[in-house]
Amino acid sequence: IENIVELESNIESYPNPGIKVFQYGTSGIRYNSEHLDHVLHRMGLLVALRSIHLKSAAVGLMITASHNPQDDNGIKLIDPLGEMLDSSWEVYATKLANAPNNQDVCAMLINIAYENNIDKKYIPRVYIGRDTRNSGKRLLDAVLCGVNAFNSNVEDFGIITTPMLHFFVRCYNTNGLYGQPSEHSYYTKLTNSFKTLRKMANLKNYSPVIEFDGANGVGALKMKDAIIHLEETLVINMHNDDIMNTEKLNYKCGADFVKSNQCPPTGMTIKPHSKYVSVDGDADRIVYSFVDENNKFYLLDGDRIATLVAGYIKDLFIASGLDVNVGLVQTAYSNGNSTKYVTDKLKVPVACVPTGVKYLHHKANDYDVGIYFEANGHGTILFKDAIRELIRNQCSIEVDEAKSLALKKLICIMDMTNETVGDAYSDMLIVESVLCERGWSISDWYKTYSDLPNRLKQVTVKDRNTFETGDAERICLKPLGLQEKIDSIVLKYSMGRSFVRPSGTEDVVRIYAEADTQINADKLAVEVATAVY
Ligand code: NG1
Ligand code: ZN
Repeated sequence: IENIVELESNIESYPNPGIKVFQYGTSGIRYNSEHLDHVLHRMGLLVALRSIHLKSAAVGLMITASHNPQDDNGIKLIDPLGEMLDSSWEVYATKLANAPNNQDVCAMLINIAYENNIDKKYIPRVYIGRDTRNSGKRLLDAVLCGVNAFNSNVEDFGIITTPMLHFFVRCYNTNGLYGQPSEHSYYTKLTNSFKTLRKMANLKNYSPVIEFDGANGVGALKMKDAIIHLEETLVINMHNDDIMNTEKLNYKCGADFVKSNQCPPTGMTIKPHSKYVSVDGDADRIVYSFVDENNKFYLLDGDRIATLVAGYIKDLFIASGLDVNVGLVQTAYSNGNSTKYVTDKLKVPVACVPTGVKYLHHKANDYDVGIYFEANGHGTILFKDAIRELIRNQCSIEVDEAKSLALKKLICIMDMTNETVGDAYSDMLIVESVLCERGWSISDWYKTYSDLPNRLKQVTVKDRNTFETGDAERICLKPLGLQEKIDSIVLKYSMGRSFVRPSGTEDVVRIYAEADTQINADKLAVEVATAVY
């Protein structure tokens, strides 16, 4: 840092009004956009420093509040391989966001530089994107002010999805091996492999028609661009694509609404047995749904996608003759029957980790091929570098026709996957590929196993920090005695399971319950909620 006076004056442009204490949580910082200017400015400063620390590697800053209402906004920071910000720097982010005055911000930045032995000779490189929210442009200016305090190389990609930005960051830092940091390269890479695989696929009951619920956000905007690339493979009917009226963003539509309310999105006519795809406000989550002839609603969430993908990949490896360790990572929110199906039927090992994509992502790295999905539809597939190479090498020399075909299909799946983070577009291409390969309609997919009826509730408590959990959030360690109460309640229910945990993103404690019938799942959730109060 050359010039402290200049830095101080830069910091003065965005003072902390001291209205709220922020926390860099499981998915960055989110809050009402009115109070975020100084936070975004400081994150601009931090991300530039992070890039200097990483010797000019590109790092990413996404301005989004995902599935939250239009009035909120927030930030997600991205590390060089497209992964989420390292947790030691999350601590800096929280401290910086809350520093009361400008001198503190300056002192903290200098401290971070010292603690990390940062060599100031490196010029930072920062990649920025934002979703469709009205406040995005104003907050971008705050970010730019911070980033430019360090004379950074800045690339502003404008309005893009979160997973696109993750992809671009990785592309830059891997010298084009993963693709180029451009929308064109992103669409081409993912879509070309999709089209190649489609040429090898089976159709039977499969239908290429998708009713797309864009949550009135960036997912809709980008799907319109993608449609051109998808011609002759998918028929995408656009709905909830009104990005001009931003108050409609995520409102009664999109992946979070459909998953949380277990009902179809509004804003579109729902026809029996049509295939509905809903994404969230920054297009990193996806869920499928349909209704039958009696208008009964069926949800195919992250658990379903994970089981579909795990079964398919496992079969491809068996067909390829390669002995590869494929595993699935879930959280306690995954439906008990999905875990059972994967373990007993698919014979794929399942690990359970705490809520938060970074935990899933990390655990997935333990397998040669690790598939991870949160029940809410956020997930992807990770292939170890060595496995990627093994597949490609084997494919180039394989003489057996069936094995060679399986290897080619695996390569298509690898290239269609955005491994950096959950990506609704990439996940949709993967799901459509597997359904087409299997020759399945959406109801065929649903028939693979049946979900245990479940209920998610939340209660507001005085202090959610008094709640502590263990065993990947499946047991409650504090307040003392609560777990015993939960155990005795659960015992009364056939196939009962329930757990409580403090939310990482909201001031609430969440309660999850599942049981043999919906009435029982609801009752169990209420009983446990009463024990929590
Ligand atoms: P919290 O608020 O910690 O439950 C929610 C979701 C997570 C994750 C984060 C980040 C549930 C039950 N929880 O976390 O899965 O997606 O938001 O968006 O869906
Ligand atoms: Zn999201």
